[in-house]
Amino acid sequence: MKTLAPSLILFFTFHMSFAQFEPNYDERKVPVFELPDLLVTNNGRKIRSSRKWIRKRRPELFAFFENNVFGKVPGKVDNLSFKTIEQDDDVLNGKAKRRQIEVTLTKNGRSLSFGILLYLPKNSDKAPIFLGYNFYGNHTITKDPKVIVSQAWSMNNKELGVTDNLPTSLSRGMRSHRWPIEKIVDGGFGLATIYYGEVDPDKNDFSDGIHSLFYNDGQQRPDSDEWGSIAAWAFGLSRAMDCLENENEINALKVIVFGHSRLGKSALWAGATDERFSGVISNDSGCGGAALSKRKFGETLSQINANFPHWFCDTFKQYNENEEALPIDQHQLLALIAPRPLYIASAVEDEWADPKGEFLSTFHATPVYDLFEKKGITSNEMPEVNQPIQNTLAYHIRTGVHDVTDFDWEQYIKWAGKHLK
Ligand code: GTR
Repeated sequence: MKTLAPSLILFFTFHMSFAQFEPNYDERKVPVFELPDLLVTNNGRKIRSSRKWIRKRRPELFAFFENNVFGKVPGKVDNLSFKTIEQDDDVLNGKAKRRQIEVTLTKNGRSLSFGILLYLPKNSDKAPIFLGYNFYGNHTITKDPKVIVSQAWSMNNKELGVTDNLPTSLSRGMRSHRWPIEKIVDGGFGLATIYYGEVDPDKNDFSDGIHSLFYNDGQQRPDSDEWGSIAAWAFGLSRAMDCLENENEINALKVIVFGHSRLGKSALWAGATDERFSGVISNDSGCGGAALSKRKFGETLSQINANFPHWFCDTFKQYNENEEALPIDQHQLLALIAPRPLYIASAVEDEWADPKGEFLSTFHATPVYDLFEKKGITSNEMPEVNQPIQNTLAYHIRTGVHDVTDFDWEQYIKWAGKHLK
């Protein structure tokens, strides 16, 4: 008997899950669930001190996220080098300096480079900075004609003029509304950004990007508990941090990692895996980011794993349509960042990302911040729209859609000024 080719089966499962899925946006239909306890160890011990959290509970939770959600990084790079390829000490009407640095990673004789675009306030010797990926290339965050256009694979986007999966100068400055560089510099911060596609192209193909440097002979994709793309992007942020630590114009003790949406998921995992990040901002990160998976509101695990099979490790897929079986939830990811400042933000019209689920996981991460005597979110009632709570653990929900706005940045700058400067 003839059987269906595996690719055909995959095709059907993929498209059927699309056809049948109707996201739940009704609070009354959120299932009743029990949130996994942050402060009870796998063998039932109650955690009462920050010391026990660090020694016992944090490693358990960390291991779960590493082996069953994002996937682990199979080793270290053999070599890392940094080269400033362009600089100008007089940009943004004399307020700032610009640097473009190329970071090159080498492993097993193979190498990969990515570019960091850096703006630094001129009136500071060692500036604290925000570090975050952009979606379509460094040149999209500003009209500045000196910013180098990446050669790496890109998602197509008609609006930005990207049609051949290649970044184009047509999109110069087209995402500048998400990156108010002048506001950031005026606030006393620098900004470092990287095109995420240079670290790992955002497609379900493991033959390229950072993963491919780490393969053993004949290997074609990571093992089932090894890194998906989110972990790869987080790893890239850490290599950027290696570079920033080497820059004497930056205060490397004050680097806040920032990300929107899928890149917000990456920023959270970068904050959890690398304690050199002194603060973390997740903007509208949603499912697999700040939102609680067990609420199944908006995007669910089966949806995210069907639409983006490369983001998480394969072992995570066992929880598709099976959130009940998950022994963790995303509040525990947030808690891995404690006691460092952490800001979770949502938008009213971004229901796909489950704003309430993002809020609740921030609220439920609070007990770990309490252990460190850092202030978290003390009420389980969501704050009013556009009324941020800015403690060490911070949260806001603003009006509008899935995006990064001036309002968001104004809050981040204010909060970072208070908790990091
Ligand atoms: C969506 C995805 C979300 C979010 C978003 C983005 O399509 O379902 O999880 O990551 O993309 O990154 O813009």
